[in-house]
Amino acid sequence: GIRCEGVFLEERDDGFYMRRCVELAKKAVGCTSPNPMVGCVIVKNGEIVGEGFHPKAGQPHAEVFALNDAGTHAENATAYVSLEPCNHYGRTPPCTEAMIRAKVKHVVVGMVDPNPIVASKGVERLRGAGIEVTVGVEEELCRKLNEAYIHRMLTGKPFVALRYLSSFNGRILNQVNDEDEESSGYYLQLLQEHDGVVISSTSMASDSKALAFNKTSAKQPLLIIIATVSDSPLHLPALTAEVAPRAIIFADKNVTVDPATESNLRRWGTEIVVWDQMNLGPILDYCGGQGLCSILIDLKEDSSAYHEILKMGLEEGLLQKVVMEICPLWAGSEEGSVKGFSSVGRKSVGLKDLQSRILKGGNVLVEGYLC
Ligand code: AOF
Ligand code: ZN
Repeated sequence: GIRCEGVFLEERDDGFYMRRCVELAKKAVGCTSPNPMVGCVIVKNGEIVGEGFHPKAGQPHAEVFALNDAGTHAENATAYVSLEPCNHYGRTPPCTEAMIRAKVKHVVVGMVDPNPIVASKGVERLRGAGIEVTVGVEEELCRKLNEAYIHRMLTGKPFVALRYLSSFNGRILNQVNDEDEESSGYYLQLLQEHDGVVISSTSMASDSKALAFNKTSAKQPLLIIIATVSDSPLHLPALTAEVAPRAIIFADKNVTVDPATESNLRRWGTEIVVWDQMNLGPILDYCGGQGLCSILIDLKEDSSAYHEILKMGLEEGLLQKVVMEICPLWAGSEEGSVKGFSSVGRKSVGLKDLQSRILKGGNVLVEGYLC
C-alpha cells in the first residue's frame, strides 16, 4: 500500500479498479436479470475519468455509460469491465465497437462472458482492433457477483439458494423475532437479490414478510407458490390483487382450488401451471425460460410442499447454496417443526466454501455451496 500521513491507502492497481467495477455493478443488484450485473471504470493517468453500470435488461450496458461519462478522456485510456464486453447486436449494440470508436487503448476484463453468443468473441474483436486486452483480474470476485447469471447461462435453470432459520437443536423455525433488525434486514437483502422466492401455499398465510416486501419494494421477486395435494383445496387469502400479478402457482394435477380463490386468480390473471407429476427440474426450467436467474427457497416450518421440494432438490442436485441462520434458542416442543427436515434426502451431501458471521441480532449466519 501507499503510506500517506501514517495511513495505508489501498494501492491503485488493476485489482483496485476491478473491485470498483464490482461495487458499481452491485448498484443494480436484483434488477438486471436475465442480464448480468456489470460495472465499468475508465482510467487515464491514474485517475478515474468515467464510471458506469448496467441498470436493467434492455438498457445500455455498463461500458456505454462509462464511455459516455468519460467523453473524450476515453481516448488512450484503460477500461476496466467486470465482464467481457459483448460483441453482438442484442437489445443493444456491441460494446466492443463502442470501445473501438472511443479509441480506448487497453481493456482489462474480470471474466469471460459464459453467454455462448459472446464467449471470448468480445476479447478477440478488441484484440483484432489492436486494443491490448487483459483477462482475469479479480476473477473470483467477478464470478461470485454473477454466480446466478453464470449458472443459468450454463444450465438453463436458475441458481437456487435454500434459506432457513434453525434453532440450536435443529428445528426449522419461522422468523421468531420480527424486530430483529439485522436478521430480518439480511432476509430482506436476500429477497432483493433473488428474482423469485419459493413459498408454500400454507406458509403464505402464516408469514407475510415476503408478501410485504413484494408490495413495498421497487424490485419485486416473483412469488413462486408450490401447491401439492396436501394443500388441496387451495386457499390463498394472502394473495391479493396487489401481489397476484407477480405470482405464479405450480400445482400438482390433483390439487383442487377453492372456488373463491379460483375466481380471484382468474380475474387477476395469476398464472397457474399444472404438472402431471410435480418435479423441481421442470419448474426450474420453466423459471429459467422466463428469465429468472436466481431463486430463493424460503423454507418455513414443516410443510409437505417443502419436504417435496427439498427431496427433489437434493436428490437431483438442483440446489446450489444453503443460507442458514441459527437462532440461539433450544426450541421447545411447541416451537418450530416437530419432524424437521432431518429425514429428507437419501444420500448425504457436503457443503463447501463455508462462510459464517454473527448477525447483530445474535443469530449465526452460515452460508455454503452444495458440493
Ligand atoms: C456487457 N456489459 O453491461 C452487459 C452485458 O440483450 P442485450 O443487448 O442487453 O445483451 C445481453 C447480453 O449481453 C447478456 O446475456 C450478456 O452476455 C451481455 N451483457 N455485457 O459487456 C453489460 N449487461
Ligand atoms: Zn455490451
